[in-house]
Amino acid sequence: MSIVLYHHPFSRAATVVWMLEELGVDYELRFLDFASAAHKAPEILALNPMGKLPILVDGEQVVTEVAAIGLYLADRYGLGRLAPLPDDPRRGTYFRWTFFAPSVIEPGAIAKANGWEGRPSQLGWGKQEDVVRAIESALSHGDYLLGDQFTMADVIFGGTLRYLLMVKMLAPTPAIESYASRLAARPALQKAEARNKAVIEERGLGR
Ligand SMILES: N[C@@H](CCC(=O)N[C@@H](CS)C(=O)NCC(=O)O)C(=O)O
Repeated sequence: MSIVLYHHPFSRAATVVWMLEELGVDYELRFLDFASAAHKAPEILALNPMGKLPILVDGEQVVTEVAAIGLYLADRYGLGRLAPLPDDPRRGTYFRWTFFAPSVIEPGAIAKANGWEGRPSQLGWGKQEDVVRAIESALSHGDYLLGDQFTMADVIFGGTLRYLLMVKMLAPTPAIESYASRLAARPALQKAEARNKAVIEERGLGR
C-alpha cells in the first residue's frame, strides 16, 4: 500500500483518516504510542522533526501539517471532486478557509482558553468575536464552504470546528451547529470514526 498514515486516534491524525475515507483510497494506519513517546523516536523525527502527528507518507513523499496533507491528497486523488480544478476561481475560497482554520481559528481558540493576551491588531487571529463572525460568513453560502459542493476545505475547516466544539473551546451558534451536524452525517466521517474507534479498542486507549 503506498499511503501510510502515522496515527494516534486522539490526535489530528483522526481528521486525516476522514480525508482518506472521503477520497476512497487505500491506506495503512501505523499507530504510534504517545505514552511510550514512539512519536519522538529517531526514525519518526527523520520524517517530522517536530515529532508530532499526523505524518502522511505517500510513496517517496512525506507530508505533515493537517491542512497541507488535505490539500495534497485532494489535488492528487480528488482533483475536480474534493478540490476545485486549478483554473476554477473558487480555489480562492477553497484556500481561504483551508488556511483560516490552522492560522486563525485554532490559535485564536487556544489563546482565548489559556488567557494569552496580546494586541488584536498584532495577533493574526485578532479578536474571538471577529473569528466567530468570519466563520459564520464562511458558512452563509450554502451547506458547505463552496456552497453545494463539499470539498477538502470542509474537512480541514470543519474538522477544526468539530474538535473545538468537542473540547468546548468554541461556543456553538445555530449556523456552526447545523454545519457540524451535516458533516457528522457524512458516511466517510462515520467510517473514519469507526476506524479510529477500532484502534482505541484494540490498543486499550482511554481506559
Ligand atoms: N500543526 C500541526 C499540529 C500537530 C500536533 O500538534 N499534533 C499533536 C497531536 S494532535 C501531537 O502530535 N502531539 C504530541 C506531541 O507534541 O508530543 C498539524 O496541523 O498537523
